[in-house]
Amino acid sequence: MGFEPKLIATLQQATRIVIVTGSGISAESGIPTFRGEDGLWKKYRAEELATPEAFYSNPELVWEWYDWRRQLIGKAEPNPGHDVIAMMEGEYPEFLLITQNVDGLHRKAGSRNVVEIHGNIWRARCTGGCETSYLEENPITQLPPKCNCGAMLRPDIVWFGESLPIEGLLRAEKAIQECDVLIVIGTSGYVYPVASFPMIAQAAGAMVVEINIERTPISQIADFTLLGKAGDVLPALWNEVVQKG
Ligand code: BV8
Repeated sequence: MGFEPKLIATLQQATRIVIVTGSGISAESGIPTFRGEDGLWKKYRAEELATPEAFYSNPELVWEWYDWRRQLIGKAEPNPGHDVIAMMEGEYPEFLLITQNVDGLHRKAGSRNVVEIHGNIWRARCTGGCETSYLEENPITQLPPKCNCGAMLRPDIVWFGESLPIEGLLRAEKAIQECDVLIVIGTSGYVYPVASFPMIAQAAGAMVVEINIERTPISQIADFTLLGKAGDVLPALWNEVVQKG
């Protein structure tokens, strides 16, 4: 799999890298994507479940869906795509990974400079305002789970219509304004504001590289769109960057 010399040279000379991932990076770990063939949303529509309204009108159903995903994710391991991203982190003076995924697989693969911009499925938030904590129990015995204060717990995840965590958003926006290269991997470019990150980076002067099994709206503006599975493309790309380095 040969890559454009300009792409390789830029990745070798860059000092500031931002990577944005979506559910496609976890597909080869056996976790269904949201809008693909076996998409998570196929069985459940996003509007039915990933919204505060859905949660407060039917917490059991929403928690059943998250519990089902937690059980699936609990059996999943990082794949070579996650592994290469974790390796890249140590090779650049400035590196930030922004993930829309809530599965925690990037951290499991060793990534540390990570913004989980849509939250984390292993954390739960008390609806009564107590401290957010990890809810390790898998599967969850009592749905919906309760806080020690007696109030219902909710997944510590950003639902549609909810604001993204401001600290993570500010960290992400600063990095995308300053980076040399933004690599966007495994996202359909459908959900905002993350879908706008490649455009913002490019307007600020970065090279935008997309890795996906199919073209997306991001392909319109990407400098390079590498078609293929992340678990195949990332190792091949990184191999070439390091070899010629
Ligand atoms: C907000 C958490 C401010 C739940 C998720 C109209 C226009 C623009 C914006 C809006 C609008 N109307 C409403 C909005 C805002 C809304 C939005 O974007 N709506 C969409 C539907 C248009 N956004 C919000 O509400 C956000 N908040 O804007 O705050 C605000 C505040 C108050 C009031 C108003 C505004 C919050 C968005 C976060 C929602 N939460 N998830 C959960 O995970 O359970 S979104 C959900 O989608 C996941 O987080 C997921 O990560 C995200 C994006 O999906 P993808 O990751 O891209 O997954 P998808 O299946 O779509 O694509 C997978 C891709 O991988 C495909 O391209 C496929 O080809 C590729 N692939 C597959 N296999 C592989 C692969 N690639 C490589 N290798 C492979 N092997």
